[in-house]
Amino acid sequence: MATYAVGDLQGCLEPLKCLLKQVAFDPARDTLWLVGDLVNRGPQSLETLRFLYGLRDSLVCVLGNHDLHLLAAGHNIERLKKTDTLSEILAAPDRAELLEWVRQQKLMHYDEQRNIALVHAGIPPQWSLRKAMKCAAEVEEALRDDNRFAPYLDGMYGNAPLKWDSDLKGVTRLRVITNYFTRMRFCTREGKLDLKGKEGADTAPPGYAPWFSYKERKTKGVKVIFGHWAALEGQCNEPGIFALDTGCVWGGSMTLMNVDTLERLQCKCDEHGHTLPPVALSHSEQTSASARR
Ligand SMILES: [Mn+2]
Repeated sequence: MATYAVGDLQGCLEPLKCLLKQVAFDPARDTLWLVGDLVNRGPQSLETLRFLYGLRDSLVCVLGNHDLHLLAAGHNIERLKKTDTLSEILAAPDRAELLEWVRQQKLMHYDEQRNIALVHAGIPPQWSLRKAMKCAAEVEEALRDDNRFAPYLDGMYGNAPLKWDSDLKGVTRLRVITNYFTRMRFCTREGKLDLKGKEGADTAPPGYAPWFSYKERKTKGVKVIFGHWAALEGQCNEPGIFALDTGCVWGGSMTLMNVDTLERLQCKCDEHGHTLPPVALSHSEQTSASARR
């Protein structure tokens, strides 16, 4: 009856299988939480999606920017970019079933018993838990609504407006919500986004900081598991905030964390794309790694 969370997969299926094998993951008993960015950039997007679809009754999944991009490309709303590795999904005979499953996933999951939220990028500092859940639900409803689905995907691209305002309406409103949950790294105390910076936590432009670092953050008492930010290397130095993207697709590792014991395991690919034996991170290694940052 264990619950695990895993960082961004981005089509890296072998390291995921390696981690699940290491913890003897049993879909009949155990649950796997996914921080999103299931596909794209990596070598096996289609196989990864099929594997997850097979496990779907044992998963809790939130959507990342790459997953939303897949939905937009799959519905001919956005063209694939040169660096995208999604065409095998779009050409697959089971694409409709797979895309429909992706479409049903959430932007935010909140486990009340554990008081843990699961999101792809983060929760902006000015939002309470209640506000964040309400905003996530607005996008989730649009995604599931046959009439609003395409206009939402068409309107979700873009950086503006950079800051939430409760008077925002329509797809503009949904775009800001989507950018917070799936693209945010740095923002101001008031939640104005910087959507350019991708490097480490100490590289914020003046006036900006990592979303999780603000003392006044309104979800301070809630634990948050997130991905999206490979440059953090799985460390964020903030109690109760768990960064799980360790950049597997960029030559780093994939990280799996037991949600209750907080123990972490990492699996890495060698230069031939073969998985190397998994490594357990002790608490002291995690502490020293965070102290170095
Ligand atoms: Mn991402």
